[in-house]
Amino acid sequence: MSEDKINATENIKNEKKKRIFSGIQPSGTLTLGNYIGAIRNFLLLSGEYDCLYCVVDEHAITVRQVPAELRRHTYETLAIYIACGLSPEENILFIQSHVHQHAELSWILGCYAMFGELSRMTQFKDKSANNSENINAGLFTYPVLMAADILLYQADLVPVGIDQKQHLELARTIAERFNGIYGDTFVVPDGYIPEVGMKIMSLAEPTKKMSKSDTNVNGYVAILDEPDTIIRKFRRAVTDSDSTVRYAEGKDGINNLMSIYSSFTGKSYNEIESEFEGKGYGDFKTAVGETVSDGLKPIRTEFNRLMTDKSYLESVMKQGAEQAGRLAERTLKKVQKKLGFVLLK
Ligand code: ATP
Ligand code: LTN
Repeated sequence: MSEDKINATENIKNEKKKRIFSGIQPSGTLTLGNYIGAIRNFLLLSGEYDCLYCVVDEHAITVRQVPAELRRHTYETLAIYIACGLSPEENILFIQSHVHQHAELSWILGCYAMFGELSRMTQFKDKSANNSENINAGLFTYPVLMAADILLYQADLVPVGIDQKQHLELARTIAERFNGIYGDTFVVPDGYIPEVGMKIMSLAEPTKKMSKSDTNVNGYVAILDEPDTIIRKFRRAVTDSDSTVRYAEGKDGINNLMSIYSSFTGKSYNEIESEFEGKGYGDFKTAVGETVSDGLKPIRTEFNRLMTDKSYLESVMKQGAEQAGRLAERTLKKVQKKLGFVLLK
């Protein structure tokens, strides 16, 4: 074999797959926004990268949760990951609180995040405006825990919706700051935020993000909603007084429905406009509702099956916690050593 060929083979052998980390809070029933903005991209990246997908229960308690519901939503979120096609054989699926290193690294990184930086986070400002009776310190330091999640695994890429961009930038800042002081310690992560679907809007108030903790159930479509409910919610979706299906500034409701339809069918906005030329909003809304309902059906069926097998879900949690814990411990030890903590053998 020529020298070049040997080198090329060596390179392939040594080439480490890039690593992905992302998470979803078990703060409610997952929505179409979580599916399009996050889970579908998790799936897309799953074959090509080493992926860790986490159920971030520690983040969820920044807003008051009913314990029994938090527990149920934690099982449900994991079951949804699997039902959507993220297999535990090919991905590390785990629960954040099962890996104690997240909270430990979060404390450390909190000493490298500035008060001013955290004060500028728009999610903190929004959530504290909506929760004026419970503006707790966890809500404020939420992005530090998120940075710990990502940096603990030396993730290269983080698939999220656009609402998380600012948090991701802070994670990069913290990583760069730490690396600047102590030498190369963390991989500085990039976001993966594709244009279509990066922000699915509420069906009831299309200028607001669709969110699982919305008190108006007509605003969101849950991945687990029944077909009739899904179709009814789309039929009721708020649009505008125009009647042509086209993507344009100011047509927030229609733009939102078009991006949902495009995500499910792969059709471009031009193709959708041609498809519905001469037809009214009613036909379009029904078509979007039926397409989404059909697309989510197999997920709901598989989800229902998985939820009857708690012991299987717990075995996935256990395996995921062990795999993630091993990787997390490696980074945490490295960080502690750099900081000057005394490590006992
Ligand atoms: P909550 O309402 O409890 O704050 P959420 O519904 O906003 O939660 P998260 O758990 O905070 O959901 O988000 C999980 C992932 O889903 C993140 O990557 C987030 O960017 C993405 N995501 C959430 N809502 C949307 C949306 N409407 N459009 C696109 N992506 C979304
Ligand atoms: N803050 C995220 C959830 C989250 C996350 C993460 C996403 C917590 N840790 C790490 C990506 C990477 C949200 O969507 N609210």
